Amino acid sequence: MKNDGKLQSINEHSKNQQLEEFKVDDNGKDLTTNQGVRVSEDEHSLKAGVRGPTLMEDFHFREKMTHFDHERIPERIVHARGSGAHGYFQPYESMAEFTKAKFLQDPSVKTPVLVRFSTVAGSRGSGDSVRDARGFATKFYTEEGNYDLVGNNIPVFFIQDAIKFPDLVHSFKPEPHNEIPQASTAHDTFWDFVVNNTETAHMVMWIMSDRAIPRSFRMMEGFGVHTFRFINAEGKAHFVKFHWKPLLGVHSLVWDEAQKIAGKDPDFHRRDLWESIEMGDFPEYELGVQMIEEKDEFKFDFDILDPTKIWPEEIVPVKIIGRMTLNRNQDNFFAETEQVAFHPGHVVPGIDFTNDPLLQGRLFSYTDTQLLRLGGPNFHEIPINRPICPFHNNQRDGFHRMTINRGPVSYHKNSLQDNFPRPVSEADGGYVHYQEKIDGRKIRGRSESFDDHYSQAKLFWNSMSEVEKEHIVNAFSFEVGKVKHKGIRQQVVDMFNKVDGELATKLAENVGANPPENSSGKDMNNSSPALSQLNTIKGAKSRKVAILADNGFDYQGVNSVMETLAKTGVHAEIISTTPGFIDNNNGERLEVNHTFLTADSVLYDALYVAGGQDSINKLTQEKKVKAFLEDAFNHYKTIGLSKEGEALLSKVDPLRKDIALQPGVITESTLQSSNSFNDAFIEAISLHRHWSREV
Ligand code: HDE
Repeated sequence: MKNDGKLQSINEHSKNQQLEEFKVDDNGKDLTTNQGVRVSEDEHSLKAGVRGPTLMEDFHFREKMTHFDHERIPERIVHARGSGAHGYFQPYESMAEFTKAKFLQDPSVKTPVLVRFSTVAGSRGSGDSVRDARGFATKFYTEEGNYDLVGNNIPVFFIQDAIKFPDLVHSFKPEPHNEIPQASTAHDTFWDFVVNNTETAHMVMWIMSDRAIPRSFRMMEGFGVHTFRFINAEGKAHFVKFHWKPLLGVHSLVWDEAQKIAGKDPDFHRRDLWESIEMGDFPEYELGVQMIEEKDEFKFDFDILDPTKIWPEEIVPVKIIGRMTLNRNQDNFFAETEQVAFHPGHVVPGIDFTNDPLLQGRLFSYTDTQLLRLGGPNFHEIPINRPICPFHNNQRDGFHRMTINRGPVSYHKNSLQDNFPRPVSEADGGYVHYQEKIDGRKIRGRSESFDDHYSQAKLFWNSMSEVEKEHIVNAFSFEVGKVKHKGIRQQVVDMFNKVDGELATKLAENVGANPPENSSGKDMNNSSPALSQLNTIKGAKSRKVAILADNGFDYQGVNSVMETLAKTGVHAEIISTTPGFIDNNNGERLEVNHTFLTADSVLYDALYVAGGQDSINKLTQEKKVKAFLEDAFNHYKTIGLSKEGEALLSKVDPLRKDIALQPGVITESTLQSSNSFNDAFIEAISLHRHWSREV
């Protein structure tokens, strides 16, 4: 796509069309060197005699090996493990009253986007299901230039000032003497940092909650975290916070499941994202904004510029303004997901910054990191990073420059080129910074209004259901239990006693620390219901069900369950003892998707045990069936059982007689009300998990 200086009309496909120019299909093509010379042989290096030394003049060998030796680029210092997808964003209504950003004006315009989801702590090859915040970075290719919303799935951050970021990251990364542990904060240095930097309290509560072990990228919220500014055409500003709300609701794994998945399928989230898009189950999120007028800046009992604070939705409502749909997988992981360069400083007219000291530091860090990671200042020319609108300036040269700028002029101002490329007035779309009045002394310091580290940590705790609280206690106990230094364990107990006495007492008991003498937790009862995931249940669509069946299965029963699942958009896979097909006794058959060797309960949202006595007899002899049922039960998943299938329940726990009566265990014999089995099964799946089994 040539940049001829004219604005092109943007649509959903614009970025794709631009990328098309760079795509290469090698299928059916001759093998050549990078210089285009056709290669006659690619199996043997050039030697002096078949048993002799390899010759330097083998240019094909040297080029091939050199390129291979240089295939890797430095991984991101944080957020190294990521998964990307393309899509588009469409506003529901014009936001002209608040911002002049063009991509938020016209509901008929679809702006192309690329989203990269990530974990934070682990290396590029680490597992997906670890306990961690998730990055949620969106690049909008707008007609006014690229806008990057580089957010996380947690609305607050650990620290208040960017200068502490290297310390924070050093503390949660593997410890430097032995590079252990990978992708985990369950170690001494992280908790040492926490107790010595108590501004972390609120974020740590989120990290210990189920938010840090999402079921899927498709079931996570996203947050811009910082306070930004919207500016409208009249120059009026509003403080704004950005939210992504997943249409599938917010759902998580349970910790035991997350740990097992890290071994069974380390690509769990990446695969889920990829496969959902391939199957047409496009991940969708609504964009929401919270806005505060400039005049109300000091109206709240927290500082609205403090990135360790939320604006509770019940106080500042989230206005839903548009929808993002991710509908296309990348063609090449490296070219797109690895080379994409996000930067919170990539803004368009109508969106501006605030003095949040964390945001201010990020505005420096992102370009700086790309210079090293992507090898120089021309990373904006890499296809995935190019804006789809024209870009012209007097910047020249540098490593990997691809543009061939013509003419002698590369400076401003000039007469030789009539001052082109020329700055553009605000009225014609030129970016003008918001003229915030600043009056202060140079000082290394922090506003006292950032000093309250515990109120919102307590608000978060108060807003959790009993089950969510239980999970937080367990997560703390696991993480702090792994800390070797007893003094730090005690400090954690003492610090979180300032959040909640019950939490601290249970933690002390679980990690062998002294319980707090009296609770110094904030005496606050207020809560924010929007913070509990249990309030976001949205239906069964796109969940995965494992159907356990074998030869002699009840075809009619399975077929009817599968039809109901398909109608609701739930995916089913047949798991059996041998690959190929399973038959009933009337010549009807179904293809087996996995055997018990390659499938595992933790990779599914629910189970169904097919009927047919022969099938059940075979399943009874398969060792892994017990593990399948046990895990599904212990992870609070829906288990549907045909009449004959009920016999397998005794495998879950032979000592427990009431399993068939437990919530989420759906059998013909225990069906309540007039619900059909299939309806009850779907309804149970839509609840995600049956937590009351835990209580
Ligand atoms: Fe980042 N962060 N960050 N961060 N961040 C990076 O940039 C940094 C912060 C976030 O998918 C790096 O290109 C500083 C908050 C995401 O490519 C680096 C500070 C939030 C991604 C960097 C923060 C984020 C990054 C590493 C404290 C949520 C992945 C590689 C002031 C709002 C983007 C890179 C992708 C990546 C710096 C804090 C989100 C080093 C200095 C808060 C989603 O530049």
